[in-house]
Amino acid sequence: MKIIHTADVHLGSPMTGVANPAIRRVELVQSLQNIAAYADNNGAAAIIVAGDLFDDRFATSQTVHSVADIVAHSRAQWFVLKGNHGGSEPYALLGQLCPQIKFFGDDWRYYPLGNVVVCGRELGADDEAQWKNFHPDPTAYNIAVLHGDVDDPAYGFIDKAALSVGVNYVALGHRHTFAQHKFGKVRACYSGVPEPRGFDEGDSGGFVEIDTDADTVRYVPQSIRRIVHKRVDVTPIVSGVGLRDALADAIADVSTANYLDLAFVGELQEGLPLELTAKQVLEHKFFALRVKDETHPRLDLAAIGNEVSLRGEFVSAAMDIEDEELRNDVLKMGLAALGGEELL
Ligand SMILES: [Mn+2]
Repeated sequence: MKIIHTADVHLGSPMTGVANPAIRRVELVQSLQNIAAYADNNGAAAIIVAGDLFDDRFATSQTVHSVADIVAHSRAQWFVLKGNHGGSEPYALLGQLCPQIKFFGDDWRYYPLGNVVVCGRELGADDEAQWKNFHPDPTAYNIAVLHGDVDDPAYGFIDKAALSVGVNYVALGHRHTFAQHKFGKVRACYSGVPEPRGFDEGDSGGFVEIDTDADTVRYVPQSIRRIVHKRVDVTPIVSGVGLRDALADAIADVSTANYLDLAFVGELQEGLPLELTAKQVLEHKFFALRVKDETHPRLDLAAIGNEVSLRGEFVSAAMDIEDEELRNDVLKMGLAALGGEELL
């Protein structure tokens, strides 16, 4: 049996920092629709949403009705865990509109589906006691659905030892990037988000496809937009024109529909208009943009360190900082502030 595992869709998310938040919110709904279509086209029997289908109070009734339409047209059995960003209202409405959806509660629930049992509970209340009550079916292929952090019980305690006995797959939600874990011999996955919303999430969205007969799991990348990372090394660049050309080259193959995460690195020639050029070449072009300046100034630090000046004193002290990143930051900020002031 094939089963799809997704999580952290965050429908209704405010989506600050993108060119068009309203369009992105529609795309989040479409991503769920695309997953449902994939499930039907590939004969998946079930779709598991391991928490955070909705984003707090932001999910509108129209959004919940859209999910209900997707579920109504899907041939798969849907399992929906609320997780920690759900609120209760959107789920209550979804349950009314789609009584066929299987939800979870504070106690363990076990839903048989052929030779598979999908079980789970909302973490948070009475976790320690509840784990003593966890009894997967020894005759079935057990999938446990949970929303929390595998390393941090602050978000609900995930008992890896309890899961390592009798469970075949753990469908996790909460971390927004796809990742595989092993609890003993048991495979556990964070599906990651179906669509990245911010730069701190996976580069592409996707979901997990489980084949319970083969006992295999695979990640299926599938998203409307993705995050593209580019680095521009400014070390060989000595002119504004050179900088603009290098930047234009770096982004030439990036679709403007994507999120661009661009970092300037290397040694920066004094006077090069980094910010201005970035603004001119990049602003308002991409669906979302992050620009990081990780350069350090190109300076003859040994010579400056020997100068009889406040700048010289500062540089020679700063050169003793062992951490390179910190040293570069201190030098960059300090030299900018000092501007070569003479020591009396
Ligand atoms: Mn989440």
